[in-house]
Amino acid sequence: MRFTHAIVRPPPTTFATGISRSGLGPPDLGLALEQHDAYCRILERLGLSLVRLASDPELPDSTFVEDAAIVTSAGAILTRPGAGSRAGEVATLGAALRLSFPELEEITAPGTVDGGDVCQAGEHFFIGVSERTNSEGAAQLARWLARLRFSSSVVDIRAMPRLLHLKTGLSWLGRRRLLAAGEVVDHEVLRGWESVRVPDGEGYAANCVRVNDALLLAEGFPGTGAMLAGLGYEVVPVAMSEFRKMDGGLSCLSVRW
Ligand code: CIR
Repeated sequence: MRFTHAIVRPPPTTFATGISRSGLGPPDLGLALEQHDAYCRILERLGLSLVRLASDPELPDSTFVEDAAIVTSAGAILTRPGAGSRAGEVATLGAALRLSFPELEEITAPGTVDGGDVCQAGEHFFIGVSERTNSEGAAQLARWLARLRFSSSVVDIRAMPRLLHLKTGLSWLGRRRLLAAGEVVDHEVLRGWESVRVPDGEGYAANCVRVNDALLLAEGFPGTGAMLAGLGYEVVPVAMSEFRKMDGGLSCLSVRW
């Protein structure tokens, strides 16, 4: 599927007060804004029209727009993020998405879902159950996906402490191929898929994004970059250092459709 649209939201002045367990120190806001701008320009160069939401200092993690909605070619659903401090992100995203998806649905209590736990691989979705996404949320999402004729399977990542979200360690590369970090690569749910393992020490690069003919990959992971280029992908490096400090990956900076 080719993407034509994306929603993005720059990091707010309070960005450094968001949730982080990375231990990498506070982000530099000026550099984060530059990196965000560069990310947006890459999406535009790849042909996407961007909806740019205004930054909101009340919501320090709101630049990670992907967690508040799941968008597919057939419909969209707002999530109920697992971190209470992120609940306020949903309304703004909803207002923007309703313009394109009037039938917008919503995950409801007691379900929780973070979009970072939802990995679309063509007609199939892998749904992570994590500290943020609970079984009830995963079940609600699976039922909604089934109505749209997508299949899904659940991956419990609660015993994989290095993964905040499923997509921290899993990305779709197109067709039947996935990029996976060591923790997930041998998981039984990936049977029947071709899993490409991220080289040791480059786990952060497992969160990449296929955007039309390009593959956006975090800058600074030469082993992964060379491996994916060798497989024929047009790898586009993206500077992510400041978002990584706040536990954010490449995919979470946009909602794409
Ligand atoms: C959080 O902990 O919620 C944010 N600081 C980072 C969220 C990153 N989201 C993602 O990778 N999908």
